[in-house]
Parts: sequence; structure tokens; C-alpha cells
Amino acid sequence: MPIYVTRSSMPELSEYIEEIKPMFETHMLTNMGPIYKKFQGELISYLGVRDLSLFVNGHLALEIAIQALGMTEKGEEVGGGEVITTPFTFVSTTHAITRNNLKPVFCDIRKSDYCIDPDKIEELITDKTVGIVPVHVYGNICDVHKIENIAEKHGLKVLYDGAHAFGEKYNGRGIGTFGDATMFSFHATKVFNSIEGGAVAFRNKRYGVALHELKNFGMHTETSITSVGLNAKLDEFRSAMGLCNLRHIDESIQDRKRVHDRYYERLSGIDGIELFQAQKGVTPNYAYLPVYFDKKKFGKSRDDVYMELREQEVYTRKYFYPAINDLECYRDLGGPATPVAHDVSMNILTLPIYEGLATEDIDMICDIILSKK
Ligand code: T4K
Repeated sequence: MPIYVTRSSMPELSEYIEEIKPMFETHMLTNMGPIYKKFQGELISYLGVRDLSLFVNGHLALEIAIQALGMTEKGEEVGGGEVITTPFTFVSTTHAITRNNLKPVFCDIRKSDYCIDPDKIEELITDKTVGIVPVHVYGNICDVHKIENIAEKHGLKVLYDGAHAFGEKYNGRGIGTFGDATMFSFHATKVFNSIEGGAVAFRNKRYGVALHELKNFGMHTETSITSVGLNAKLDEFRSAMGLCNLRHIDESIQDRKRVHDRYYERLSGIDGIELFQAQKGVTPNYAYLPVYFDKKKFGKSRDDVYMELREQEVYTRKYFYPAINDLECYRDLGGPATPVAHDVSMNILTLPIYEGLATEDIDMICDIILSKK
């Protein structure tokens, strides 16, 4: 059996059927129905956030959140707003900025956590900067305090792309409570899924109204349309899947920890293999298993390991290669060089990690990695 980088968590079929059964009586399938509301309430409590709005996917959640926070409007006021963000992410982050007619300005990352380097943000701020969109990449937490200080000093909005950070806490505080808002993705490939889905967690009630209206065609009331919105509502079937998966999320994360720990047992202390070191105060979710290969020391490059594993039907991923500012659609944007992001994107590989991945399979993967070229 091939092994992929991840495998979606799913409940028992009977559990899902139980959850969707009422719909066959009520015929209420979407538009923020009772299952959506139940799911929303349980998520608020699980994530420890003040409020959140559910979306059909993480990307649209991010795109709409940028608008709801007022970055788009401010961008028009200043004649072409700029948003400081990371080049080491999935392309969705950057597309969400660009599709709001804002210019992404790429700030380099730190080698220690692959997140935006807070010490390099301020030098990129101009009179056109309207916000910062950092990413908790792989579930590694950004330096939220430094970012908050910079944002306050310069009057900027902060929207975290927390697509990978579901359920994480920093010093006991839900990660979705930092910044003005945080997006979570519930895509099938994530730690937690509702098949497709996403959410924006926020504190300010004003943002809640804007998010709610923008994802529902800009409808303020039945007859009053106050903004140019779109349709990005999460439906009842997906909400039901979310409710089921939420019941098992703690066991699922616990099992990911088992997988993570086994890889670390096998791969730690090897010259040329760099593993991410746990962050102080962070309750992790083990979303990804990134490994940085230093060819000079290890003897094999990231691409060598990728190919060797592929030959044995182990499909790892080069998340996130190329760096965004090396992609065809962004490479002509200009901006400062981001050598750390470029280097990391060239040398990092994400190994299979998911609930239920057998220890023998992890060992087989490690044997292939550690075999001589
Ligand atoms: N921001 C960040 C930082 C993100 O990483 C993402 C999404 C977003 C924003 C946007 O959130 P969403 O709009 O997606 O909610 C995947 C996902 O499609 C994407 O959600 C994710 N990031 C990105 C990092 O990865 P692919 O093209 O690499 O996925 P795919 O189809 O190759 O799947 C990988 C493996 O997962 C498969 O080999 C098998 C397994 N799998 C896949 C699917 C689709 C399953 O087990 N079940 C499934 O249903 O993009």
C-alpha cells in the first residue's frame, strides 16, 4: 500500500449518519442551519476563542477576513495597500492578499521555526502598509508578542493564517486569540477536517458582522445588501462531519504525537538532519513532520530522499517549494531577497504523519532515509 503525506481522519460511518439524520426530516441543508450553529458553538469552546465564523474553505475565509478587517478599504485610501507576509507558505496565503488588490511584501523567515522573522518586519513598513499576514507554518507558532508590538506601534491590522494551527495553545491561551483575527483550515488534509471548511476567529464583534455578511452575498437583511459579498458558507453536511471529527480530535492529536515521537527517536542526532525543536509554552498539534536536509553533512539532498522514498511508494511532499516569491505569478513583484526562505524551501521535506500511521511504516521510512546513497 502506498503511503501518502497524510490521510484524512474520519469518524465511523454510523456516527456520521446519526449526525446527518435530522436533515432528512428538516430539509435544512445550508445557510447557517442548526448543525452549523452547533458546530460553531463547540469550536468556540474547543479553540478557546471569543467568537468565530465558519466558511466553506480556509482560503475564502482568509480572503474575506482581509476585507472584513478593513485592509482592502485602507488599501484603496492609500493608493495601493501593501501587506507584509511570509514567502514560506502555501500559495493560498499570498493569493488571498493579491485577490484583494493588495500587494504582498515578502519578509524573510527564521530558520528556527520557519515563521516570519519579526526583526525584519519593521524595515518593510511604508506609508502604504495596511497589515501583516503571518503564518503559523506547520503549526509552529509565530512570535505573536513581537508582532503585536509592531502592529500597535504602526497601527496595522494582524491576520494570522493559522491553517496549520488548529487546537494549539500558547501559554494556555487559544492560538486564535492573538492578532485581530486568525484563520483555521478544516481541509481534508489538515489535523482537523470538515471535508472542506475553515473558520475565522476574532474578538471584535464588528468583524463578526462583516464576516457574516460578506460570506453571504453582502446581505445585511433580506432586502438590504450593504457590501459586495460572495457565497462562502459552510453547509450542514460538512458541519456534521466537523462535529463528528471534533469528538475524536484529542485522541487523533495524541496518536500524531506517537508518530512524531517515533520519527524523532529515529532521526534525532544525525549529522545533516535538522528537526524542528518544540517551542516553549506551545501545546502542539503535530500537523506536519518537516525535516531539513543539509546535503554537505548528510550526504543526500532533500530531493535524493524524496526520490528514494517515492521509489518505495512513500509520497512525501516538498511543502513549501518553491518559495512564493520564486513562483511564476509572484517572482516579478520585486522586494527584498529572502535567503532563509529560499534555502529552507530548497532543503525541506515533510514526511507522512497522520493518525493510525503504523510504527513499522515509520521505521521503514526512516530506514530508507538513513540508508547510504
Ligand atoms: N493557508 C495555508 C498555510 C495552507 O496550507 C492552506 C491549505 C490554506 C491557507 C488554504 O486552506 P484551504 O482552502 O485548503 O482550507 C493541500 C490542501 O489542498 C491544502 O488545504 C493545504 N493548505 C496544502 C498545504 O495542501 P495538496 O494539493 O498538496 O493536497 P493533495 O490533494 O495532494 O493531498 C495530499 C495527500 O493527502 C494525498 O496524497 C492523500 C491525502 N488526502 C488528500 C485528500 C484530498 C486524503 O487523505 N484525503 C483527501 O481527501 O494541497
